[in-house]
Amino acid sequence: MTEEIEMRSSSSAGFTYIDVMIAVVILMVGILALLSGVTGAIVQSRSQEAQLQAKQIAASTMESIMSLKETDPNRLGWITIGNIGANIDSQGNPRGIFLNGERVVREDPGPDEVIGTADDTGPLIPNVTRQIIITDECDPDRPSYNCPTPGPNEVKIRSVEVRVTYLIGAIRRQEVLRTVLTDYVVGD
Ligand SMILES: [Ca+2]
Repeated sequence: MTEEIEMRSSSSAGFTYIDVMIAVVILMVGILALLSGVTGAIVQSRSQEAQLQAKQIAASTMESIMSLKETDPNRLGWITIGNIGANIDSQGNPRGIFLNGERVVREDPGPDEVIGTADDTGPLIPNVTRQIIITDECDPDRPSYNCPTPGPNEVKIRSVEVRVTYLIGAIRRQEVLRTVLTDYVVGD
């Protein structure tokens, strides 16, 4: 009887050092797994936010370029839809207004109310750059001076590409929008 009582008391004598260590390790593994899950979710949500912002910048830039076609031709209009140095008139004067190369992005379109030009103003949007590439396309039926077979017509078709590059940590990602704009009116 005495022996039985002694055995019970020794088996329930409490946790040994090893028991505690094992429990701590199991707890740590659990906490680490939880933390890595939370961190992963935060990174993913930030990455989705940055992607959404890049898409919005690309879309608003493209809209701004497209709406330029409809503006007063005495102020801006179709002839200004080009990169700086492009869209040369008969006297050789370039009329394109969009900045060349990969540029920082500012929040306000500036006095000309057009996004992506030299007068853009306001705070910089961090970790984002934008490139606007506007290319004249040849219309074989109405060739322009810069076509393989040159002709006297004004350029009527331009392809537009807007690339918005953004950073997720150290990783560069890009949102690209492309469209083709034409300046035909009935009768052309
Ligand atoms: Ca502007």
